[in-house]
Amino acid sequence: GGTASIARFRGALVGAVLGDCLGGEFEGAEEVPMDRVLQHLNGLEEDSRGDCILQYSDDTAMTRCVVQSLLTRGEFDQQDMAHRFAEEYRQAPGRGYGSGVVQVLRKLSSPRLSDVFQPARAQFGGRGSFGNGGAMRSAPFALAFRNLPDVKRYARLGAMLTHSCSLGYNGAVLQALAVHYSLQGALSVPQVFINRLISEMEGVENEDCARNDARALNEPEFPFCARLHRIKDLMERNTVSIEEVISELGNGIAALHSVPTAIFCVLHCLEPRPGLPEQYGGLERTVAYCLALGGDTDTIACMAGAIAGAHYGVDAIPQAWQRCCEGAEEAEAWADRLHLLYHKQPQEG
Ligand code: F2R
Ligand code: MG
Ligand code: MG
Repeated sequence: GGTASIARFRGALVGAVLGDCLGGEFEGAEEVPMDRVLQHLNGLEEDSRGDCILQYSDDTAMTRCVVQSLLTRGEFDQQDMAHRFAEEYRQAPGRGYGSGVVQVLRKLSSPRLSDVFQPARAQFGGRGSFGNGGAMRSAPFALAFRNLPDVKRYARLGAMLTHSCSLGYNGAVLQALAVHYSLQGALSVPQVFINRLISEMEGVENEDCARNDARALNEPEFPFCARLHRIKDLMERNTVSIEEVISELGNGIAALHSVPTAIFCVLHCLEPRPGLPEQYGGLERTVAYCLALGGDTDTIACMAGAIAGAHYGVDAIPQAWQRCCEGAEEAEAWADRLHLLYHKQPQEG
């Protein structure tokens, strides 16, 4: 479809749900041979007429809260979003949430709480979480807001409801930017795509609090920009092994060790790659590649699925995969409503 078409919106949201559901099988695994990944994915084709259902985890549970809040309120409403996170956790606490964030979610349900950002600020001795829980749910900000300053502002605030460390919320901003540019077709020229992300993140990370957080965690200044430069280096290489991707970019639960990784997976799988089935399209390659990294597979595949889905569109997602994933059908319907909200806004600049 064309720029910001409905197929791209559906692809982004369904791609995110699919990545979460399909990646859940391998979350936390240290080594995942590609054979095992392909066996898992091929099994879906065989089971798709049966009642195979892969359940979604916290990634999708929280993404659904973001979508419902943005659609119901028609704007970013921090109280409403915080309330939805807390209520979702109260009703289904077993979706595999991070061990720290559950304390925030419990505090957010208190009727006495006046500042909804306060529980996140109290995490980890006041340093805040650098986990990828803000980034895993940030795709809807790129689908609800048309203009770049809004995408950045609200992805950041939406993440800060649980993640007050800049290495957490800036990961959410980067993920939302990647979906934003992908929706606009920027992945057709991969160098343009990565350069735009670097140039935006240079502004985003140019803040005293980001410098202080990076220093406290022994990371270089502008940590996300540094990783995006590593992606550029990897893109210039003819061959890159899974081990090199993990050692250069990471596959862990920190936003810094997973958001750039998800972006790399999308870029790397724009072309056919050895070890991946020839009949696979780009979105299938991306999901399979994310799973073969091991580590935080549900979240890396969820984030890469959103970026890739926004590029290829929903028609690139196999029906058999969609049928097996809890919440995929609903995601498509919500994408249509986000598409309307997005196009109601005048384009600035
Ligand atoms: N939690 C998981 N997977 C682990 C086990 C789930 C499994 N299904 C099971 O139940 O056995 N996955 C989900 O969590 C990730 C998102 O986490 P989020 O929302 O960022 O949580 P949290 O608790 O804020 O941070 C995650 C961990 O990172 C470390 N950490 C973060 N900030 C820290 C800091 N400032 N100092 C030290 N450590 C910090 C902690 O270990 C946190 O617990 C996604 O993968 C999602 O799928
Ligand atoms: Mg999860
Ligand atoms: Mg995860």
